[in-house]
Amino acid sequence: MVSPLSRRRFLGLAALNSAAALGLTTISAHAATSARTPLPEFSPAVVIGTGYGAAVTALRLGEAGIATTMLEMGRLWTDPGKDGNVFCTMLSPDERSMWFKKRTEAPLASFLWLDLANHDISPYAGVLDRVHFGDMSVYLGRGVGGGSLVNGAMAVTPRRDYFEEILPAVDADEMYGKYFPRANAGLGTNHVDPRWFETCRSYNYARVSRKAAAKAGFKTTFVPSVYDFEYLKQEEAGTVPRSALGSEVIYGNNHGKRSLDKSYLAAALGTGNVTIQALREVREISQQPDGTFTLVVREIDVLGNVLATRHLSTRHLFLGAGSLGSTELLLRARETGRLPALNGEIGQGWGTNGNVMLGRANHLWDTTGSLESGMPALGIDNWDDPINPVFAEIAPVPAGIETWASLYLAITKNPERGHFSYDGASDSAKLQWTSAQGQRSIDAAKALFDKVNRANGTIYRHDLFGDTRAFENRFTYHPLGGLVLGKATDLYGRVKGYRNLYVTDGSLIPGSTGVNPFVTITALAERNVERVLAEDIRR
Ligand code: FAE
Repeated sequence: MVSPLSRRRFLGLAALNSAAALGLTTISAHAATSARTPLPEFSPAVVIGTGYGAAVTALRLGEAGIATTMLEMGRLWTDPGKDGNVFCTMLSPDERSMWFKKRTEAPLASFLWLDLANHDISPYAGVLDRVHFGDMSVYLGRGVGGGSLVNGAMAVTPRRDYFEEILPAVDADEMYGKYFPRANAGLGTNHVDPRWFETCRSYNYARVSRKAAAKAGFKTTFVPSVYDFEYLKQEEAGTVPRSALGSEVIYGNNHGKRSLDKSYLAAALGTGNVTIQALREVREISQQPDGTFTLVVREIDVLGNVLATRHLSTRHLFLGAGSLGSTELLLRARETGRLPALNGEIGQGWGTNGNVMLGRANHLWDTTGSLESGMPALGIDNWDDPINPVFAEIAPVPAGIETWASLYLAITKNPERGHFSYDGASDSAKLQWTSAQGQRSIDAAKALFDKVNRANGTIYRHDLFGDTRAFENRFTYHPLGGLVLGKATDLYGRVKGYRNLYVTDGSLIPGSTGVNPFVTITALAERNVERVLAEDIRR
């Protein structure tokens, strides 16, 4: 028997595909009449963004029969470009790669100090953004599906003891008994076949790193994923088009990945109650005397032209625009006096999840091979270290050639937090974070990898980050916080100072999860929306 969720997902996928075929920016299970359906003047519920928190919220609202509009500033990523692919590859990026940039800004800035990864592109509503703030820049996904379009698909449930440490007021029994399993089921998390892993070519790079870690006494652990490992097997066997094995990751995957448009968002559309409006950026939020919220929404095209500015009102407003997006919207609303009752916690408690990237030079005889899966499947787990806890994902260098490099994205426990301030001149939120605040993360990663190098007689790579530094912590993939649960909001994401205003994304998490964060964001959103539906909406 087909489950209601599978049926909904099927209906939603059909809606997404026909919207793509017709070039629509309004996607719903109902037949569309024109390419750009105007925004309604009122929608009972509005969700800003289409990332993890937003997608969960829209699905559960739609299931409860509530007409919901999702507003997403990026485009829909389901229609193929001239080359027949939806996304471009990392090796030959084009305009689809980045959000209104003239040149790509890849995390590995150089190889042998040469800028080989980056290319000039024309400004376009591409899928990956890198937002710069002084000493820190933040990578983000832009488009229907948010970060799920560009991320490495690692679906990791945090350690329970650390979850209890970061969010002590959240009932961990409930999270681990109900909401983490629900999130993993909704996301389609799967596990690599350990026997295949040991013999395949595409994870030789991970086995080489595991051997080096083991020599230094460190243990590794498999990392679950929302990339379909069965598809990956077929890629290696040469029976399907390559995606993870075709140097596709940060600019999107043409195959294999269960991004949100294939899971939660498809199911949300399939309820028949959810409409996604793409290329719509929310600029302002204000409240009317009757308690409804009015949004100022900018409609753009893929070249960034502003086509219209419209108003949309709603009774229940959910912010799922991500740590940067949601925080900026509320900070702007408070500082411009539109939502003056917002408290002083707006913009506080932001962290990088302790991200540090680094490379080690492998011995000439320790080759990884030229075929590296873009989707990591193994991590070095040294979180039990009392002084320098580190969870280091073994990352690929999907360059298509032997690089003699082992790459890692280390997640460290860094207690430093940044905050956002509102800059009136640019009408935007500016992150206050200094490079000194990132030093703790470098120290922790160095403590671990110095031991790995010592045990193996290897050294760090100094040619990967545009200069000679071995550790790169001037960017993060994991922005967290800004609207922290229990501080800017109550314990279920209800914004303090306003009824019917909610936060549902990574900005709720106080700067750190100890592992890759999207499963935590998804599970927390599942928990919060269940409570909000029961107490605030279905009353
Ligand atoms: P997010 O997914 O960022 O979605 C926010 C959405 O809101 C975006 O689509 C924005 O375009 C949209 N938006 C923002 N402002 C507005 C506005 N004003 N109006 C309308 N729309 C707006 O939010 N995490 C993992 O757990 N595992 C991984 O393997 C992993 N790898 C990563 C690799 C890369 C390259 C990157 C960039 C991130 C990675 N992450 C990974 C992080 C993960 O994708 C991120 O934590 C989540 O996507 C955050 O989810 P949110 O729901 O907070």
